[in-house]
Amino acid sequence: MIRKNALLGLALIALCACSSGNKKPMETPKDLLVHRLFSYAENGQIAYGHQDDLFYGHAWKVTDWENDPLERSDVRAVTGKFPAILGCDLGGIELGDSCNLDGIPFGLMRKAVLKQVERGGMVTFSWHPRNPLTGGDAWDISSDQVVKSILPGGEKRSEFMRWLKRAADFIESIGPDVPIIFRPWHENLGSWFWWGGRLCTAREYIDLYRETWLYFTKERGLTNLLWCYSPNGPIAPEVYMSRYPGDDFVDILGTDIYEYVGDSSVEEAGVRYQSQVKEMLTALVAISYEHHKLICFSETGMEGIPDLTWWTNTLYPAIREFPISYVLTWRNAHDQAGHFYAAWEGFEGAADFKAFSELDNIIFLP
Ligand code: BMA
Repeated sequence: MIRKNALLGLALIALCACSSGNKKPMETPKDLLVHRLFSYAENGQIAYGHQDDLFYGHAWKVTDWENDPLERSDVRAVTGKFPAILGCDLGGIELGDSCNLDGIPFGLMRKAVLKQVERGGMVTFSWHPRNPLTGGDAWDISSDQVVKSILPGGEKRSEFMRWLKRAADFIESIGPDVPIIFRPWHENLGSWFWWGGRLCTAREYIDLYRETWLYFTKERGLTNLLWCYSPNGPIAPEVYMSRYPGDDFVDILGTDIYEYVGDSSVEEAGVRYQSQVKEMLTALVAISYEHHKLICFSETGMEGIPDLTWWTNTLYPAIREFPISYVLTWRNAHDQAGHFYAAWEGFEGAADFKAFSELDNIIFLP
């Protein structure tokens, strides 16, 4: 039932994207990506994505990137297949850094994006920019004036426009034919980033998202971006929508939800996570029906995966009935032994990840 309702809404997206008068217009790279994501949802398939997959993994990283064939991947080492979606983060581009906040050269990022697309895969960009008012990082929440300071009339306005320019320049350098799922200003209903819930008003947040969209789309002509709104979950639907930038500015509705064990047992944490995910995805389906948008599970995972059957017993049962086009798990750090969200070769829970990759409706790259 959930799937059918959502698909009525999604069908409209496909119609909007395909038809204009009697003549069939040329499909843009963005249209093709929308249709691909739509067809996953329609067919009950879910593409799998992994953050930073081609850059490094558990205890390894690409060093000589210009000559590296980019064939290494923790996901591939365990499953034999690359993830369908490569997640990358732009944090650092705003100041013109040569590497992002996790030490990835932007040259490597561009090369990996092109390689991923050449292999038939998809790409998503998040962005953890520094704090433009304090000079701190994305997590610097010492001031609630930051968003205000970069909107028109604010003291950091021109500097922020330079930041947007640098990010747009990088995206432009990848090329107009590469569609990218872009999800700036994510997890905006928690208060851990300077654009978070208690750090700006709803009006300021919406203006920030729209200004970013307007600059990239109208001023820079970056029409290859598919815009994702991805608040942290679980949250009530009305809270989710309280900072929604608007249908004209968003193509895909996402949410970021992680499983935390904390003081509970792994079993209790799994049950809690499943109910949170189901509740949030149920809300997203209802919203997508009303707003005719695709939906995705933009970030998830369980740090260090202490639940050895997490993929098939916890994640999959939580998502399988929902028409999400993709699910992305976070990065496998090369320099922090316990900071990983996908299995790696030698990890004791690897067999379960392989079993997940072999499920009929979970999409990896062949
Ligand atoms: C966080 C952690 C950090 C990382 C950041 C941006 O969730 O993984 O170590 O710097 O994402 O990738």
